Amino acid sequence: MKNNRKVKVKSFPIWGQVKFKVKGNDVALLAFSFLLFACACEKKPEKKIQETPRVQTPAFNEDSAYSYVAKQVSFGPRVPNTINHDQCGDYLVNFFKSTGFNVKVQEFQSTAFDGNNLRLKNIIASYKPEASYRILLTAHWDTRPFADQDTVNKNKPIDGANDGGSGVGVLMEIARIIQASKLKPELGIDIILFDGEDYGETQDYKGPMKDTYCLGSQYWAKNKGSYSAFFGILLDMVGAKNAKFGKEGNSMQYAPAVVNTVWASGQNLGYGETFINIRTPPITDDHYYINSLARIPTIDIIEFDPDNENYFGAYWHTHNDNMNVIDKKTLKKVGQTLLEVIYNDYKSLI
Ligand code: AHN
Ligand code: ZN
Repeated sequence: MKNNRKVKVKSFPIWGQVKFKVKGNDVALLAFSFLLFACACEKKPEKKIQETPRVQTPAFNEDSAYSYVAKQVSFGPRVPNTINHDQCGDYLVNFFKSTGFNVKVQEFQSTAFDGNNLRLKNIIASYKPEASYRILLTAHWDTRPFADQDTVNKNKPIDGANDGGSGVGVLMEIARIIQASKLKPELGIDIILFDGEDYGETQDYKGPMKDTYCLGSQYWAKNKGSYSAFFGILLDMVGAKNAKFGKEGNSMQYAPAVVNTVWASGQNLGYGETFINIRTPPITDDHYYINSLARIPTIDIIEFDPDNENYFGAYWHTHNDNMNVIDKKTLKKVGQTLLEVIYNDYKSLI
């Protein structure tokens, strides 16, 4: 017992002097087991979630999603500073409250490219607000004040059934399913409906203002506090008949793994003709600001029309963007893919 040592613990007036003996071997063993414990503590949460078995994913109901798109359109164009916009905003807030999500409204004002002062609201609905593993799902709820791509009535607002309405309708249905199904996601989820996305400059604009689209996401990204999420998915024009979604340039630059995972999820569900393996040009949409300002890797699922030189469908920013362009089949493909990512396929991304 040559290596026996006596360790004298500092004496405290109340406890008196405590003496005990520790062998050198014991110290090593103690240190080793502490290290082992520390390592286990550090690694476990990460491994645990990835090793959990696949769970059943609930079915996305396209009839329900379609009715939510129609409901928004029934308010009329949701142009900022109009009564339609106010009323649809209130409806959306109440809808998400009714699903049990925690709802916060971020109100702010922003000057548009045409000098108008816009009263805007980002609507933020959270599932499991206390969870630290979170993802972000977003769309814009405002609609364009003009039909500048049309040949007639260019100064009149559009219905925005697809451009605005479709993404919000899919996210509403996702919230409803999470509440109604007994199958619950592990993740915390934040649904953000951005305002002021589509009040951007027309082609003839010559003024000095930059970044005229996406006013809501720009404001949110600059005022989000300490919020973060593993990744984000933006839905924009996700309801048109025969829509295709390309791997959009900004999404591929900032969040290629998220794009590839979501596209693989869609393709595994049999939607390979919709989620196509083509890299498409970058689009300045809300995800651009979430990536560049908030630094959350975020992708855009946005319709790409290979036959149209302006990237989008022919209805885009025209009066044809009404309920006639909406196809339940497209809503289903996007919604079911999103649910698969939320319930299962997110695991490779966290
Ligand atoms: C621009 O046209 C600059 N960005 C497309 C973003 C958008 C408008 N998405 C829907 N409407
Ligand atoms: Zn638009």
